[in-house]
Amino acid sequence: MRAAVLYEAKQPLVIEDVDLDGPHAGEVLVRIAASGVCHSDYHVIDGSWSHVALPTVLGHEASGVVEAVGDGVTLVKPGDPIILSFVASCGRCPDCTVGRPHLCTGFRAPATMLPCGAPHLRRGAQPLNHFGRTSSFAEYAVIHESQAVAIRSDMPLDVAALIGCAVMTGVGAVVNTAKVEPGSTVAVFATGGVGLNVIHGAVLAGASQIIAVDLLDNKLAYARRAGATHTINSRSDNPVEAIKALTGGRGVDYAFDAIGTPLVSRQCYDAVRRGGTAVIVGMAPTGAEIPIPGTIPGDEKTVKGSFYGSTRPRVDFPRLVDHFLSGRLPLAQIISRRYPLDEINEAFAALARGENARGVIVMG
Ligand code: CXF
Ligand code: ZN
Repeated sequence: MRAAVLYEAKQPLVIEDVDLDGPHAGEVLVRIAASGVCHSDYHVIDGSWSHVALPTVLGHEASGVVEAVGDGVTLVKPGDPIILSFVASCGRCPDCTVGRPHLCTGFRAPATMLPCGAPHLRRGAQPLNHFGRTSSFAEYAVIHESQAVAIRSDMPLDVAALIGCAVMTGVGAVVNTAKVEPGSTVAVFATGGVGLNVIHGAVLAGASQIIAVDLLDNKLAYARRAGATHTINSRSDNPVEAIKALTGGRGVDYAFDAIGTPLVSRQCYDAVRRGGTAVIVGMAPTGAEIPIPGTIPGDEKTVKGSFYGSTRPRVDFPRLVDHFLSGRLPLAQIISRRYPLDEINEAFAALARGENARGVIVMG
């Protein structure tokens, strides 16, 4: 099958034929329909996530149709449309048991392999790593059964793909992790795919003010379309002062860092009111640290990480699909451009230029 392989950071992806093994017991073979172009893939390409093992097949925000299932698989069957989850969960560890499957600790294999630990992707004799246990910039993927979430057959698969990362991460950070209450004031820093979905989540949660911050005016225009009530260009204005001015000097109840740079994480901390919560959603470069002031006890602020929108995939993915199909989640408008797999390098160049709300690779 054809796949996009990254051999070295800062080099183009190579579209070529690779071998894919499986499905083994407990695994699912999926024909990929669509795969979103996410900043996390780009962080590996540009070298800022230097800890990720190469060579690898990137892509982790995907939808598809089940082609075949391994022994013992009961959750999905051939022909089912699915959204892929980039976390696998064992269903038995303490975290799965208490309802935090996104923090599953039940598998020993590194996250660049399927849980069974055997290499499934190869180019000739060379094993290839699975990014996010998904590797969806390819015609097919083999995933663990827990990563295959069946969805309604009337859901368009290009929009469905986005639920697998940006939508779940952004909406879930608001609704699941922070549990934003109706009437709250919210700020979101960086309005790419995740940030736009923080805005969607804040609208769903009934926030009274949704203040979007970005460096680029085209992204702030996307933010307004997604439901932001105010926008701040942080190239021309100090975002912390501007947020304070918009909230009567107090600061917001919740601020979300959707990019993950230490400076922005700190700005989120400074932008929340005393007793407020800064939620760090974006993932920082390898080795980065976030500076938190020693005044935190007196200000009683909370700094909270949010991974994958604290998702319970089999609960949340179908729920987000329902929200989209009943008009409560305007996801179609965030797909700015569709690309064939052959144009994936152009799709990442557009992401680096900040052009698209979301680009999506659509398989032929
Ligand atoms: C990433 C985290 C690392 C694995 C792939 C997905 N999260 C969001 O983009
Ligand atoms: Zn992603």
